[in-house]
Amino acid sequence: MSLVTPSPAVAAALADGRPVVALESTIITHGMPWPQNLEIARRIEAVVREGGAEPATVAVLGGTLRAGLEDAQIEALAQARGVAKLSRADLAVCMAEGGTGATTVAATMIAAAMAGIEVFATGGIGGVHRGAEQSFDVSADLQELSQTPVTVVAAGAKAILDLPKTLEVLETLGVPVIAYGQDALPAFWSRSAGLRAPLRMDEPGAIARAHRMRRRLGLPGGQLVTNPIPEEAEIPRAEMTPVIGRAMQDAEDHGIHGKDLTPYLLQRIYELTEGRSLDANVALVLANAALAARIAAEMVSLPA
Ligand code: PSU
Ligand code: MN
Repeated sequence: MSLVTPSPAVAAALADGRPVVALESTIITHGMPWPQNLEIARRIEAVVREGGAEPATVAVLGGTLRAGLEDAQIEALAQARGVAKLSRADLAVCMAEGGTGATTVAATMIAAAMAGIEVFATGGIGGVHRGAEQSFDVSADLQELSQTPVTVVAAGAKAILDLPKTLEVLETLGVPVIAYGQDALPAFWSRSAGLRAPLRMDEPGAIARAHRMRRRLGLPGGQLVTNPIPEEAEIPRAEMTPVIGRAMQDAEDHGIHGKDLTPYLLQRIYELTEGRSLDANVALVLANAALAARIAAEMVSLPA
């Protein structure tokens, strides 16, 4: 028996060969504040449905790894405090203990691949943190992209990370980093990181074909598709730079590190921008959900 339990709607979509888009839950529990997180989680699902795909939000609830949550389950997660943040390292322990936890990009990819879901939308992925040469803080998301066959649509990596180092590690790991519709690597709140993306693709169908070609070649791992934030929602890089600097200093002063660091920085940046960072985050994640639905639709129209 499969260890990932699809919701009835997700199971039906998979059985019919209809498009499905996986969604993570750490963005709900650790990435955005209550009560906006609940409203946004619902809007992301709605955008996936409008794109003709079935949303499959992934989480561990009472020891069961689920792909596709009922609205009440999403609401409970969004309100809960102290929910575990599960990456590859934590998933089995949480399930074996009958625990509840939100899945990061890495853990969501694992669940998606097990369920037969090839496309996943999120906001930003984890990466190489600034100062990683001292702290060794490199997100497990990068390694996961190199071994689990899921195409992840994100708005790039946040400028809280070291973007050049993140690109270097992805290259070493053999992960295709594709900018959608432009040459520059997007940088989450901003459309450009000031770096050229290694690859550029302009058509969802081409992205789907590349995903399947990788599989046919017997190469493990997925693809990272970086989708620039919609222009009207962009926060210029120059505006974010001092905010990020301040948030990172605060993290250091408070001795925040390890898996607590990313959630801390997101919350601090939200406070320092008086909510503007969240508005941008919402706009980009909805755009990513829409693009992922298009890629998923192309994927299911390809020969198996
Ligand atoms: N980046 C964001 N928002 C998020 C995250 C990253 O812009 O919510 C979450 C994702 O779940 C990602 C995780 O997988 O943080 C990475 O955490 P870490 O850096 O501890 O690997
Ligand atoms: Mn980390």
